[in-house]
Amino acid sequence: MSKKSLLLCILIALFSIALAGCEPPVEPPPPPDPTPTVVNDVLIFEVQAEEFQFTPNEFVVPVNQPVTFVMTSIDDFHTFTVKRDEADEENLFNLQVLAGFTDEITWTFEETGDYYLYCINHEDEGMVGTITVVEE
Ligand SMILES: [Cu+2]
Repeated sequence: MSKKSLLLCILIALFSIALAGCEPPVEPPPPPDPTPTVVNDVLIFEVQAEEFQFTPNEFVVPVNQPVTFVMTSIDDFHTFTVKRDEADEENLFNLQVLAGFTDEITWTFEETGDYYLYCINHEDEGMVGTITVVEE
């Protein structure tokens, strides 16, 4: 190999390394702020769903206060489903969000205590959480 072609090889190698370094990093969006915002007396919680967890997965809400959960699914069909108790058969509500979409539900909890949050599709993978309803 001549000196020239060796130099060319080195340059090509360096160039490819430089190019690789320039690719934008593939990063998930930052997790939502766990602190709710308040709009027209409604508490708004942003939630991110990604296999297999809600972020955040613990919420504290005042009783008899309308709250809106705005959920974005990063990677799959996830649900934000709430029961009064884990053992209950019936859901209080069930928000379903396809991958890449955002949807929301507004609910007023009328009883204090811990409510069971889960994703219907991924409960078995541990995609669960708690909504704690407290006296104001
Ligand atoms: Cu899920």
